[in-house]
Amino acid sequence: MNISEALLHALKDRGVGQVFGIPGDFALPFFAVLEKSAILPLYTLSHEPAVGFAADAAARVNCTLGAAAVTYGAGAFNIVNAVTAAYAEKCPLVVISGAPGADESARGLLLHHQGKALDSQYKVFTNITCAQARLDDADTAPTEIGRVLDTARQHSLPAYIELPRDMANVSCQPVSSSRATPVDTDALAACAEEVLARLSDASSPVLMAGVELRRYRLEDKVAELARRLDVPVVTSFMGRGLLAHSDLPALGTYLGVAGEPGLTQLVENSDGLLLLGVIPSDTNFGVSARQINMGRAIHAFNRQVKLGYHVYHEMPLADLIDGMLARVEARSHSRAPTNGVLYPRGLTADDNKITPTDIARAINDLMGAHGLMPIASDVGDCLFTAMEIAQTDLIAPGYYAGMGYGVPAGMGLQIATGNRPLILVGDGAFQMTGWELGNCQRYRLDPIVIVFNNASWEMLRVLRPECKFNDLDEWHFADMAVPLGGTGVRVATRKQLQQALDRATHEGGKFFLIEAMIERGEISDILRRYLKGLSRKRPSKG
Ligand code: TPW
Ligand code: MG
Repeated sequence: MNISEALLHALKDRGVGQVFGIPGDFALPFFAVLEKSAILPLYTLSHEPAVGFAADAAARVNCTLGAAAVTYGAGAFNIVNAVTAAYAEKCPLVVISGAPGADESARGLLLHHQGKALDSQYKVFTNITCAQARLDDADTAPTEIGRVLDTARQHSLPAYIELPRDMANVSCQPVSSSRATPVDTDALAACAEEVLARLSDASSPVLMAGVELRRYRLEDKVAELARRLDVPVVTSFMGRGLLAHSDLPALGTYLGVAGEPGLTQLVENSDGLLLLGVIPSDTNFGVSARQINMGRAIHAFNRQVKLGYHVYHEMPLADLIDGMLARVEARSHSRAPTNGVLYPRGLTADDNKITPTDIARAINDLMGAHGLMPIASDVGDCLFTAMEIAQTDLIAPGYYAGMGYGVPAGMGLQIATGNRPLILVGDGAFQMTGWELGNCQRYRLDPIVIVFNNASWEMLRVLRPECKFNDLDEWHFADMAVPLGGTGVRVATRKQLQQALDRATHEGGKFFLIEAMIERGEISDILRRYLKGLSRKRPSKG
């Protein structure tokens, strides 16, 4: 076995189903082994940001590591933004980069793709990943690979592996299987009991589900825990879509001032708020009507459990939940049931212009008739519109909020699961990565893509209505679908929207792009309230 094969087997052992990538000469030896060995399939896209987003999406939907392979310099620096996003949103994306070999580095010539120094790239990735290795020694490579992959999995964070091109075919030992580090059982007992005591002392406990539950595949256990404890469950904004398939779905998503008032009060008035795997970000909490008292909340995140003013360290979420489940019997259900959020349904198919809520309504009707579809959403009003769509699997950059995620993430989702996704994307974001749809034909992907075309960076217009730079030209996105191997329809009325969605569900096999024309200034109510909520907390603009 050579180092490339050892790495690919180690990824596969840890649940990776495919590698996304774009080759380059420093990475060609690795890519050649990847193709020839067929240990994992390779999916190439057009631009490295999309490679990163697709691999990130695959990791999110399969609750495991994602793998992205790039070349040195030009390729690796192109993926930096996607890796940073993955770090922020706790996604264990593994980047494998080619690199110059030892001999050529020593020749003294500047090498193509080199930036400031040969190791500049390694240093950059050190800042945006939790573990790094340069595989320049065949004896240590297997343990280095194991260490890096297992650290990424344990912390649910990205990692970086640099494979010099003269090492890709060097023989080495296989990588050992991952070993779980045991948790301190006394600390776990104390922690689980303290959390349970807090919850039983509270008169209105609430459980908020955050993304780490998905990353560590804990949704079923948490549903069971909530049932036994008889506590209402909501998701964070980032955690939207969690528990969507559970027989105890979340009541809705906490959106502070932008959300359903009953649900907002439930969370903000709780005297026992249990935050499980919730990122404590401004997008999750900056929109609170009143400050959530974190001192009174219980927060399990990043392998720590904070209760008031003390912290249990090295307390993985999975162990905490197992520890709690082992200590609670099912309670008799005494609490009055709380109503969940209702989502708009029943689109009137008339000649009125389309609003974002009409799109949510049309999708709810569609899913009501044909079953839930997973959604990949970009940033922009489309993501706020997704909050009006009945709960279903959702992947979106709700915290890091980088544009361009939706299309490649939807493609990664379909590659990783085989399920046909719905992709929601604004025209601005579509301008960034929409071209990637041209790769659908090769892999027989058939996402339904809805472009919210308001010829505008509309979210920014809400913040700065006076600035003209937010006006975009009206590109004809539907017209580019056929040459890219898909179908495209431009819709301007509610009737046309409904007909196009209906057609899209019946015509599989290639991507179906619906370009929904929306007037400038026509935004969802949730977005309007959300941005107002966020800007109230900011220093006044200059
Ligand atoms: C990679 C900053 C946040 S929202 C936005 C920008 C430019 C406009 C989005 O326009 P779009 O959606 O997609 O047409 P909509 O509904 O607002 O009209 N660069 C990156 N990411 C972000 N978030 C920005 C800039 C931004
Ligand atoms: Mg727009």
